[in-house]
Amino acid sequence: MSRVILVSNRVLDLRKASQAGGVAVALADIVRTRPSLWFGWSGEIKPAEDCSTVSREGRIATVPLSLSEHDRYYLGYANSVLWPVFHGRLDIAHFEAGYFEQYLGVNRRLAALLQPMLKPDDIIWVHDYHLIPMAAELKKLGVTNRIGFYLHIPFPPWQMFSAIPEHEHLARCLADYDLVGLQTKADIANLIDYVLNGVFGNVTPQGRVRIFDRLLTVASFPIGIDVADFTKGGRETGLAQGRGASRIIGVDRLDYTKGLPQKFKAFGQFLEKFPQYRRQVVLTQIAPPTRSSVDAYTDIRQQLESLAGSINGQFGELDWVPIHYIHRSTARRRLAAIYRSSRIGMVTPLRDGMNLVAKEYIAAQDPEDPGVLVLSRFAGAAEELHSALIVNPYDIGATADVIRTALEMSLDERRERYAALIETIEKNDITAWCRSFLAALESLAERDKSPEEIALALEKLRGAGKPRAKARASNVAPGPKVESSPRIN
Ligand code: ADQ
Repeated sequence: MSRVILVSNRVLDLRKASQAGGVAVALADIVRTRPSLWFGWSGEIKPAEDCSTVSREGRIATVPLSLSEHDRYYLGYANSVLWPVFHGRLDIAHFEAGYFEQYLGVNRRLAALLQPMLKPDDIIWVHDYHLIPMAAELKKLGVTNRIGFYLHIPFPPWQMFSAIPEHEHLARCLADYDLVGLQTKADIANLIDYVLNGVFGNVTPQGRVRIFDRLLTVASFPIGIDVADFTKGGRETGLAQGRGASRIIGVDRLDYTKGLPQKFKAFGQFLEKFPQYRRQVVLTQIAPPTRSSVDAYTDIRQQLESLAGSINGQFGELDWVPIHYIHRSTARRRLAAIYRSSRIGMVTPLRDGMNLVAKEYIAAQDPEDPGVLVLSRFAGAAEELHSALIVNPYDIGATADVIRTALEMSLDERRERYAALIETIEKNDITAWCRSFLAALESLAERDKSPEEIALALEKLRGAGKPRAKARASNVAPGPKVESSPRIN
């Protein structure tokens, strides 16, 4: 079994794995169960001169970032350009001079620190938008290992992606991977659209993508959760509100992509339209802060606080506060019980790669008396979870009506929907996700050669007196076969 090298922006302290979210736990699991190395940023910011040493502890290798790297690579290009644009928020993207150079610079520096730790038969799995140029930088250093990339966030429509001034450079970087995994079929369709219309590449009859004289495999691998983590445990009884009232639960990082103002407004409108439900329902929203030094995140916090205040002021009573808004992190072990004791799970992002909370909410339900998942059609999870109540979060009035539908749903219908949802969630769990991506990457045949490599190889063959059929530069060697045949669209 070859060693897996995981490369991600943040690397989890394995001792804290049980407190972390789904992906970190899945990667930590790979590190525990097979030969591997997990490499990335330690989370520390240090003076530039102290940033060139790798701290190695068993299978974990981390490096700090300098202040300027943190500002321009992490907060800048990754989170003020790629994150908003990939989520359809071109209007708040900051295309600032110097961000992209620093983004490339950090990828180059990390690649140079990783390269000496690599062995010839390692396979490399790079994660997320922070590290798109990683394969290109590793290849510049002579690394020939197989390299896969997984994007956890959506791939935007092609015109939106083309609005990034460096889009072509990014696309060239993607083409340096052997396998590019996205969350959904819709994301794959967006990527293919970009290939066809943005950079005039094409798709081979075998369903592989040809751009910049490179062939790569792209496929969707919808991420899942560790179901068992959420099935145990009872109901949460320690919440201040909700005794006697039905609870709607929301658990989202405080991010403008998560549709929190729309969710609060829909709940306000529900109370307005259906006064019989006042005092009967509470919305508990847990929204721990992230990236708080980026302006857009300060804005969303202020907007939410003011909305919660005005809805609570308008409808609240001395003994009933409609919105219970917690701007802090909650111990992860309590989440399952909170989900289980909530009649509705409200997951209404404006755009989301997948959204693990939707799956966690279902996994935590009591099969005998399950709650109802209200899910945005713009979450990747909606592609799989058809039996949820699917809503358009921009349509505040319709979402308010769906809250009522969920509250009034019969036990039979709730059980029926739950059974369909849990079946899908169990089938496509986190282990299946890891296995299918790694199996696809491992089963790729020797990587396709560049036109120069082909010319060189032909030269050698001719020199050895063994003429072969002529190869045109663009007609590269037959592509790798993916036995597990992930879908292309
Ligand atoms: P996120 O945008 O972070 O992930 P999500 O998929 O919902 O979104 O994952 C969040 C995780 O953090 C969940 O496991 C959740 O339980 C946990 N979490 C959230 N709030 C918490 C709290 N207060 N306390 C404890 N835990 C909390 C990105 C993409 C998603 C994609 C994932 C995985 O944006 O679309 O689903 O990666 O690929």
